[in-house]
Amino acid sequence: MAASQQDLFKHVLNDPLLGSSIYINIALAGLTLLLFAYMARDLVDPRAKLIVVSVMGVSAVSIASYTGLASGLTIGVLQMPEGHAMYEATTELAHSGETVDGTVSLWGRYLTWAFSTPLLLLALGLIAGSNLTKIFTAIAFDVGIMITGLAAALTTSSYPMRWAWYGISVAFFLVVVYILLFEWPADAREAGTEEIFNTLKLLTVVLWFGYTIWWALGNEGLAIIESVGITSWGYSAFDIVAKYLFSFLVVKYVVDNVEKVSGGDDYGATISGQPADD
Ligand code: RET
Repeated sequence: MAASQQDLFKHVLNDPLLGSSIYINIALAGLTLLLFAYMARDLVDPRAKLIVVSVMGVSAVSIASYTGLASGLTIGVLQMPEGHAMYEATTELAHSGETVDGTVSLWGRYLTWAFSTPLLLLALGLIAGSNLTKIFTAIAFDVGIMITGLAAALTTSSYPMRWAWYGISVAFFLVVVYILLFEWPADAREAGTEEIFNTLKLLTVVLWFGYTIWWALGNEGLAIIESVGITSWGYSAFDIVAKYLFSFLVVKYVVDNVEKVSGGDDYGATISGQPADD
């Protein structure tokens, strides 16, 4: 038997571990969106606002991302190729007790990371005072990480091909890590934002490696962690720190240090906060 979208929706609803990993994040994304709007309510500087809008976008994408998972739209039960630890695995649907062939993939996560993570990098690059070339490079390779990660998750034809996609994704990831560790710190020093930048950089590098390793350990990789609920909770826990805590630190810094992130008159800032008309 194959699992329908309705089955997957009900499966999430009736599996407390898997369900909570999804619903809690929808709530947190909504709450942080409101919190950041409130914290930044008096901001007028356009460049400062761009940084805040950027991280608010992360929470907005997150609501959509987790709603996709909760609705069963962006979940699938995939039959893994021969050689995979989940080859011939079956999944018991939480609501009906029926068994379907394959293991559950929450592939919608990888798809929506292609939209949320560029916004995190945009905020970080702007705080570092970096230039368009480096910000574009980081974002372009970041989108590459997520789309090839999605390909790794969805490839069912061959076990080595899953890891080939994973390898391509990691190669793209190393480009982003290079920019984070060797390009932006110098820019941030020049911009006078190195303290907050270094905190955010550390959070980002450690957690992003965490996602990478978790995929390899989880039910879609080596399946050292076989449970779909625990695999999903791992990503959800990383998300709480990599998105919401990260974004909170960004908004707090921007609100308290507008002068450090302002682009000045050249960027359209005026004393009144209205765009200059000359
Ligand atoms: C995958 C698997 C393939 C190899 C690599 C990965 C890296 C994922 C990362 C995700 C970061 C996500 C964040 C989400 C917040 O919204 C796709 C797991 C390298 C780095 C920060």
